[in-house]
Amino acid sequence: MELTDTGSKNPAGIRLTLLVTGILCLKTVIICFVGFKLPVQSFFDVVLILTGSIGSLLLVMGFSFYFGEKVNRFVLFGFMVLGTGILYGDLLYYRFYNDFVSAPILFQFANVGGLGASTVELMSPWDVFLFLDLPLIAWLLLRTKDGLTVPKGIKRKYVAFGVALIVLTVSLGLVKSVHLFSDSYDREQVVKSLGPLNYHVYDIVLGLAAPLQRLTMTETKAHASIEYLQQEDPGRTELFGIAEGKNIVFISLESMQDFVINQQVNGEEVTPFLNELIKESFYFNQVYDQTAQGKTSDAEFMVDTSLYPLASGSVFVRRPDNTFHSLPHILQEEGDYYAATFHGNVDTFWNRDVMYESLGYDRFFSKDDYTVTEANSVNYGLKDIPFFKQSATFMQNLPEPYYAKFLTLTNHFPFLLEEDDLFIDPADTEEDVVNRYITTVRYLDESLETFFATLKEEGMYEDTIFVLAGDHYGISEKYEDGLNELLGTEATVESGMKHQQIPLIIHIPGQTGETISTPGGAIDIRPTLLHLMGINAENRYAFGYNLFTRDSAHPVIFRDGSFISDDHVYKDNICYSKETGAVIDEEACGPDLETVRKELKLSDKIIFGDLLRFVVEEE
Ligand code: GP9
Ligand code: MN
Repeated sequence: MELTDTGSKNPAGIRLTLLVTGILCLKTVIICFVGFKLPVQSFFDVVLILTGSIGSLLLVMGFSFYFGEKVNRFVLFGFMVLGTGILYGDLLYYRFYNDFVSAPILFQFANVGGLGASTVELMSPWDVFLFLDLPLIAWLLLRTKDGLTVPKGIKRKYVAFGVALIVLTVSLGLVKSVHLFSDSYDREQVVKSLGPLNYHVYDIVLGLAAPLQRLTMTETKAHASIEYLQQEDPGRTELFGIAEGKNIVFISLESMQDFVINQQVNGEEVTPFLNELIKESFYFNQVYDQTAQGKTSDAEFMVDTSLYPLASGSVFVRRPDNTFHSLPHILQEEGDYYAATFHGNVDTFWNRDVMYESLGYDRFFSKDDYTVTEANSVNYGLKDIPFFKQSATFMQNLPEPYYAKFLTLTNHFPFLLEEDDLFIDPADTEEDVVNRYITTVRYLDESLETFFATLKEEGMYEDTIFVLAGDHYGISEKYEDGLNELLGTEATVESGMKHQQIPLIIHIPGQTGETISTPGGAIDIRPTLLHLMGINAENRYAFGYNLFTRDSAHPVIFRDGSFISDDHVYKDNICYSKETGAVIDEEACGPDLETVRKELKLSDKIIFGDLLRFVVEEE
C-alpha cells in the first residue's frame, strides 16, 4: 500500500520514462529532418514526422517497468542506448546508400560484407551531438532513487496511451497515402509516415511473413497471376535473328554510368575504346539502372530473368532455390547453348555459387580458377586486365555455341588504383570519389580494349555477339555534387535521373553503328538480345521489352516505385512534368502509377511465391 502511494504521489519513475522517451523522440525527429532529409511536401508531412515515433517509443520504454513494480533504470538506459545506436546505424547506412536499412540486407552482409572500411568515412564530427545526452541521462537516472514505483493503474493508462498513439500514427499514415502498406517497397514513405522504429518493426514482420507466400501459392493462382506477362507479339524488325547461332559474350561493366561515354576530362576521353566501339554497335543511350539493394546481383538477375529485383535484399541471397526461366535456360532450349560465367571474386559473394545453379549456368569460373596475387588484384579482387587475359584462355575450351558472362570488378567503390594502372589523370572536382572514378572507368575501358584484341587474335571475335552493360551507378547520390561539378550540370530531379542511366552497347562484328534513344531499363536487355538471336521473347514470363520496338509510353519502373515515362517523372512521391521539370498534380502520374504497382507487386509475387515452379516445369 505504502509503495503504491509513494508511486502516485511522487511518480519520478514515470516522469523519467517520459523524459527519456521524449529525448529519443526528439533525436529521431532531428535525424528524420537533418539526416534523412525526408522530403516535406505539406504541413501534414511535418505532423507525420513529428508524431510518428512517439507511440512505439513509449511502449518500448515501458518495458523498463512492465514486469516489475518499479522502473528499472538500467533497462531504461539500455533502451535509450539501443535506440540511439539504431538511429545512428540507420544514419550511416542512409549516408552511403541513400536508403533505409532493411532486415534482409543485414543477413546479406554475411555474403557480401557491410559498409566495411568506408564506415569511418561516413562519420561526421557533428555525430557526437547524438550521444551527448547519454551521460546526462545516466547521471539523472543514478541520482533518482525514490518514486520509481509505477502503480498498476498508471501502467494500464500508459500502455493504452501508447497503443492509441500508434493507432493514430497508422491512421494518419493511411490518410496521407492509402497505398502505405501495399507500396511497402517505398521505404521513404513508410519511414516518413510511421517513423524509423515502426519502419523496422514493419520490415521485420514483412521479412518473417515472406515465406508464407510460397506455401500458399497454388498452380491455379500461379497461372492466373502470370497472365499479365503473356505479352502480345510486338512484331519483328528486320534485325530479328541477325545474330542467330552466334556465341554471346555479355560483359557487366561494374559501376559504369552512361555519362562517361564520349566524356572528356582534362581534354582526354574517359572511354576511348567504347567511344570507338559504339560507332560500330547498337548504342542504347537511355537505359536506366533499375537495381535495388542487391547491386550487381540485381543487375545480373534482371539480365538473366527480365524480372524486377526485390525491394529489399538480393534475390540471389533471399530466393536462390527458386525455379527460374532464365537466359541460360532459354538459350539451352533453343540453341543448345553452353552457359559460363566469369568473375575474379570469391564464388560465395552474392551467393553466386548457389544462385548460378538455379539460373542454369554450366560453369562458374571464380577466384579459385584464376591466378590471383597481391600484385594483380585491387579492392574486391582480380584487376580487370589480368581478369580478361586469363578468362580468354578458359574460353578456348568452352563448348560452342556459348553464352559467356563476364563480371568486371576494378571500377568499384571506392575506386582504388595503383599508379601503374593510371591511364588518365584523376579529375579535379571537390569530390575525391568522383576524381578517382574517372581513373577506374578509364582502366575498365583499357581492359575491354585488351580483351577485344585478344579475342580477335585468338579467332573468338568474328562469330560472337557482344553485349556490354553498366550494372548500376558508381557515383551515389551522396557524391552527386562532385558529379554535377564535373559535368557542369545543375542538381535537379532531371539531372539526377539522367545520372541513373547506364550504357548498353550491343556489338555484332561487321555492323554499322546506330544510336537508339528509346527509354528502357536493365530488364529490357534480355528481350532485346533474344530478338537479335532470332528467339521469340514473348511468353517468357518477363517484364522487359525488346528495345528496338519498346513503346516509350510504357513507364521505366524503379524498385522504389518511382518511374519515368514519356511525359512524366515520378520520384519521392512527387509527380513532375518531364518536359519542364515542374511539379504537377499527382493525378497526372496516376495511370502510370497503376502500372508501376501492378508490375512490382506481380514480380514480387513471382519471386516470393516461387511461382514459376508451376509454370515452367510443366513444359
Ligand atoms: C563483387 C561485385 C561487386 O563480386 O559483384 O558487387 P557490388 O557491390 O557492385 O554489388
Ligand atoms: Mn556492381
